[in-house]
Amino acid sequence: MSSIESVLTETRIFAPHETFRQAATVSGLPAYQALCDAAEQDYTGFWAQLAQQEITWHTPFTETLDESNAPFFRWFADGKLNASYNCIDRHLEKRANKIALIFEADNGDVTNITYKELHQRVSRFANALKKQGIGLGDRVIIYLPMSIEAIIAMQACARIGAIHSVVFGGFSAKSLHERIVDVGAKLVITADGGLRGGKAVALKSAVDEALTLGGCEAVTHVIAYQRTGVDIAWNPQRDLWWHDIEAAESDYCEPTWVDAEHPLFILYTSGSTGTPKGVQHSTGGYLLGAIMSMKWVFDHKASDIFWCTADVGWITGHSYVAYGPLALGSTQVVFEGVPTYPDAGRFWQMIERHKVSIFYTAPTAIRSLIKLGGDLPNKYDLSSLRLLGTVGEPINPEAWMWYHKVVGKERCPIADTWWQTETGAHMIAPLPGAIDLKPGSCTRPLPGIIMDIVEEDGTHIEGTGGGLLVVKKPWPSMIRNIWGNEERFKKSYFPEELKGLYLAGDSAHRDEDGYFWIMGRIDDVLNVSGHRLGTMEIESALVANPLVAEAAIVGKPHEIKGESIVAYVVLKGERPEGEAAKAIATQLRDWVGKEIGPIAKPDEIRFGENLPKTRSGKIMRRLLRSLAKGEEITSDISTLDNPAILEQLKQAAG
Ligand code: 6R9
Repeated sequence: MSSIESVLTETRIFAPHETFRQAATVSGLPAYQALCDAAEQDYTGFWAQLAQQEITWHTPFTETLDESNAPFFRWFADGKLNASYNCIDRHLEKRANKIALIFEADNGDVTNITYKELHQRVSRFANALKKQGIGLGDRVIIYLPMSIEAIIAMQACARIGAIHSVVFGGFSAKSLHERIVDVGAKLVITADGGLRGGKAVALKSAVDEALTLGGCEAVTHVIAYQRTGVDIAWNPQRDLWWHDIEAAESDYCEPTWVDAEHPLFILYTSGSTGTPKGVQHSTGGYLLGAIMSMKWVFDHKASDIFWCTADVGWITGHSYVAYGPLALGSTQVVFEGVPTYPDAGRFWQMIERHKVSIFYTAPTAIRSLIKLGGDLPNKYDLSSLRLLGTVGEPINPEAWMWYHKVVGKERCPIADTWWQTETGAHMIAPLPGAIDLKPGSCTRPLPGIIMDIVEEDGTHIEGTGGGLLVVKKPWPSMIRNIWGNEERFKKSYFPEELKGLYLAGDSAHRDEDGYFWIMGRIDDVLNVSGHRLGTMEIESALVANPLVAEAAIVGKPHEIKGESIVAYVVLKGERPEGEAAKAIATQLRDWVGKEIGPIAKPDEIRFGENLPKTRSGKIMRRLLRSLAKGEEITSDISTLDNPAILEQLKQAAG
């Protein structure tokens, strides 16, 4: 294949701030290099030592990595541990009264909970689960709003060796049903309802509906946490109130010691085709990934106030809300609401209020907050911040610069973290006290993570050419299987052509300094007059224009060029129409021509008030591609955050 061309050059570079570098756990480039060298010299020894140091084992492991049944790798397999013990119990001796969770509700009410209280509540709930017949290896669906209870439910499952599968509270009864059936759940934990942006969300009724759809006979009980007090239907044979069953239980539950390879959870991720995949994670390796990335990438210290804004329905809310911060004994903020309620200053107000020092969010949130109030952060005291992070999509360099200047006051490093549900933890991200930053690049792989860029046949690409992003060696927090579907696991992530390399599904290139630049999903690559182009760079060129808030690029079949370029654009101001739209479109085409070159000039520009996004904030280019071609959208769009936008964008085609 011809490799994927990189067309946008970013030359700005930001060294770690001196005060940050001096205090960092990994300080200076040589320290990072030394860790990478150690991993290269003795790969399994490197990970074994960290696993011994960072995890409290009930039974130590003797074998680090078992590759005998590749790609079904096993890490620390004869060791025994408990994830909940590692997240809670081990802090009790020294930090029992430290605040574990600062929960801020949608309406601004705050509830704090210490490690000691968390231990008691997790224990009580775990005992209650046991009483309902839940034990080692049973699957439990968690369908809850962001809450202290969501974290308790996950930790309680981990405590007794039950395997949780969290389903995002915004998903429909149909999506929920699909997951209950696939995972073979025995129990569903939900709430009467949730509150987001001042609006009530129904949850229990979606569970009731899902359970009528058939195939859910294994579900014996539904536990409901009372959040809003709305009237709900009640099935006395099946339904239990959380507060009723918790109240009667003892404050202590002995952790169930499980094998390191015991599945900690299954989390569904919707690929672009087919049914959602149940990504199965281990206990030991997963926990190690969460811990090491908290230390290396977030440079986490005991004094930090950590805030990851992701919902526990996503992998980011697993690794950097439910497990990573607790494993380190952190104090973290947990937020029920949305960034735009009561106004677009909510995040900044909460950072001021809780003195957040590490803040981790998504580029899509950043771009929408720029659109809604680019000056709003200046109204708040953000001096507690020392580190910023992003995840989920490539961050366009101009959005990065805004985050850096307006939120981080040019003082806080930005960790642009590339990883996936399947990788369990960060894979490519700066160690912020060691690595100079370049806006738009996730920089370099973590120590012990061996990444490469290859052709479609797995051949390494020399130099700076773009291609497929792959992982060359198994790593502890990697996906273990797609639940119940080994064939699909092998085909999706270890296709034969790649001869044992892990296929991430993204395209990327590496620059002269060894920095990685994600160019987009492989499925979205365009072929324009024989040039293969990723979506990211043209989008970033558009976002660099002062008028533009967000952009998505897709290809549309073209008789001569193969594909033509269609840009969907959201402006910072009103959506333009008629002549105004034409004038701005011409201006933007010329702009891209100048920023990148004539090859990347969009053939068509369509304006919308927003773009179709998944509930986790990713732009769904697949749907835009169908729209651009004038196709009817027949696929399931129930997981879309804003389905109405499709209609507007369809009309934008004119
Ligand atoms: C953690 C998470 C994974 C996909 C991934 C890539 C995109 C995530 C990114 C990024 C560029 C980053 N992605 N982080 N692209 N820069 N920093 O988001 O997991 O929901 O499974 O999505 O998201 O395309 O392959 P998941």
